[in-house]
Amino acid sequence: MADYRKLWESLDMDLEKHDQLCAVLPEFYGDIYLSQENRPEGMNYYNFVVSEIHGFRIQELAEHRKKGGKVFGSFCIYVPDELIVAAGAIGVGLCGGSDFWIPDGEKVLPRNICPLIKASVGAKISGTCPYFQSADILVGETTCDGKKKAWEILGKYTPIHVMDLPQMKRGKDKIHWIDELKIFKDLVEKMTGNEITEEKLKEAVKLINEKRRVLQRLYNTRKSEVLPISGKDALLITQIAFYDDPKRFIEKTSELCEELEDRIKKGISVFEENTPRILVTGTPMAIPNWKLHHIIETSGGAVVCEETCTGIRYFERLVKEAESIEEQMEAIADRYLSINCACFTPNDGRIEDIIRLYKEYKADGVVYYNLPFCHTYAVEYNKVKEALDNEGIPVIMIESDYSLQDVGQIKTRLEAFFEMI
Ligand code: BJ8
Repeated sequence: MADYRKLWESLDMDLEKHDQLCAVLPEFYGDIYLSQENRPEGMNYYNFVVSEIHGFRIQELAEHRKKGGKVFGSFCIYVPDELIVAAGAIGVGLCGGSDFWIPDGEKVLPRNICPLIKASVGAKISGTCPYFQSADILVGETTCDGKKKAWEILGKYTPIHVMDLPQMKRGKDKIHWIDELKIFKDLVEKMTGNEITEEKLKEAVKLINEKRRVLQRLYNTRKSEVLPISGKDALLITQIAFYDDPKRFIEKTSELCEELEDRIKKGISVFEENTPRILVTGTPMAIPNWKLHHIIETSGGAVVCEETCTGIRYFERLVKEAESIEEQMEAIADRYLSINCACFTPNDGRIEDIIRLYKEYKADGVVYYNLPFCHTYAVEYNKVKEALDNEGIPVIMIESDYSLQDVGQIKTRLEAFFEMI
């Protein structure tokens, strides 16, 4: 990796602590990713992105900011990328997926709170994540209680705007959400000094839809009996989609899709025949949280789809392209409100999605992944399980944080589950 110390210094990072973080990632990535056999050639791009995770893209963000551009950091897939892109700004997803940041998070948050929140806050206050340091403003949302209150703490360290996301999907909630989108649009325009015109918004909608389409194309290859890519690799690609340059990401992922489609034609699979196909559903897996996929795929299973925010929920539905700004804003509101997050009540759409995806991806079983202390997803398990039982779909709940202490125990449970299905 090139020498980025000057760049990191300019971002006011804790370099000593950051060195400790950088020291563990290559081996961790090597063990989980590079050890896989028969990986598609196209994965080299994503290997490069990971090897440069705190370098190349950060440099791009710095150059953008040097020219007066702004960077918006977000934590939820309800924050509309279209408005950020239409104003010539860059959006980056910031959720923390590493254990490394938990102790710093626990300095200001209770211990019994979701690890995603602790890691995200810890990443900021420890000054060890250059993405946080590159963001001109963070955009939070009122989803779960933990996140909602964590913004007040993060606000002590950095500017933050909070979007008031409704928790129901009635007509009046949509009106409220459109209003929130307008407030956000005004903020983005004010911060960037760029007006979001009809034309710019249309272009942004097209671009983000194109990014969604390429991810859909990638996931479509996982519906095949011949699995041309591991679940772990697919997860990594989705995680990278949150912060890579959208145009480059589309180009590189399209190239990969061609290779994968060709593999399917030639019958090249990365798994042995009859490997149990698993649909993962539940809480998001922020980079570098690869734990569950790694355990599944080294315990005799193959992950074929993720009904999560680092999976299908991020890209399954497109924004309808519309004419006027008003119509376009409404279409954006509709698309985002169609995401089925457990923070909403009722949330029956998610159950329908899980059953539909189970069939579409020809899955043999469902692994319900829950980060500890995520109450909305944990409570929703009851209804999901009931619906899956009625359909005769096998499901197992795995609750786990980022630490590696419970790996053996999870492995044993999953092996037994795969035997059974
Ligand atoms: S749309 S899932 S990204 S809120 S932080 S809710 S895991 S206790 S992230 Fe989310 Fe948006 Fe919904 Fe998706 Fe639970 Fe943790 Fe809260 Fe979490």
